[in-house]
Amino acid sequence: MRIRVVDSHTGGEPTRLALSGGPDLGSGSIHERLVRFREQFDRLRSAIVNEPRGSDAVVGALLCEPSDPSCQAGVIFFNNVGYLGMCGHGTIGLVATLAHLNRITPGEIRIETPVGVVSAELHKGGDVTVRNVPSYRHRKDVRVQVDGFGSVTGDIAWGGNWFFQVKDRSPVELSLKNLDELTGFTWKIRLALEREGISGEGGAEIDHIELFSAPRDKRADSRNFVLCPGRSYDRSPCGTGTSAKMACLHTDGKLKEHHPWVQESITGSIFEGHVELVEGQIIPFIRGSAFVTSEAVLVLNPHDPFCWGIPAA
Ligand code: PYC
Repeated sequence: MRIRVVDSHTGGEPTRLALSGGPDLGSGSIHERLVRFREQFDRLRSAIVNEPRGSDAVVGALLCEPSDPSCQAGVIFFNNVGYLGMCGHGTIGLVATLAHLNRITPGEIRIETPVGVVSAELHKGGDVTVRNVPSYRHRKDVRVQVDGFGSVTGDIAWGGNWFFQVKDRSPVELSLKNLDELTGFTWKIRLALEREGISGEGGAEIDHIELFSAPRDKRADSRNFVLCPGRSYDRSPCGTGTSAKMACLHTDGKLKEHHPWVQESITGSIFEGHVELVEGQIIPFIRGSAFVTSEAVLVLNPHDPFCWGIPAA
């Protein structure tokens, strides 16, 4: 099997767009095709993003024909352990890659994702603004008992994925030199949520944990550390996490409609966001940029003992 991919990074976070040679997922909505991907072709997910071809940080994006006639593209995002609902940095990477391939010119495209339609505007200078799915806070000030750290309080919010957004001051400084400690702390929060049966709406697993601190960059309002589902951290400011954060801030009266919110990541990269209210829903907008890093063909040889990737622990 040969899968044509283009790699990019958005604020340091990699996206691997699979353009052709991927699984035949048939027809139906992108959500239905995600279910088929998971049930019948999951080893291809691992082959594309896991070592030895990828790494724990890579987010895969399978380009699909949309089922929604108003959309120009469909996409299924996935990572080292499973599938994402939406992905902000990945959508910026997708759009920058389509521009790199001369498949789109500046302007707006609509993209079908498993959790709804998003749109993205490619600006003339190459920046991309994503209009995300409606975002909201599910529960406020939820307390959880974390091994070795005691009680930790946070909000549970949706921004296209489920987040636990910690409100307490982080016991560990949000610095790249503390990655092991930050990962350890946030992983323990994730385990504590599971142990205490704390979930998103309808029992959904909360698989992203986010810490905040004061920013280092004068342009930013906040700095974050985001633990992704497979224990890697987001090198970008996390589009869906920033969406969830802005929804909480707006609900608390701390972020007005159209007012900018600038989120800095642990690597120092920046997303600019704002929210708009449409029919009573909070719609987040995220602006950032992505750069193509390679064009390649992945070769999957079934005689290779690691053909399907090394599964993340
Ligand atoms: O940008 O939404 C995002 C994202 C989710 C996981 C990694 N990046």
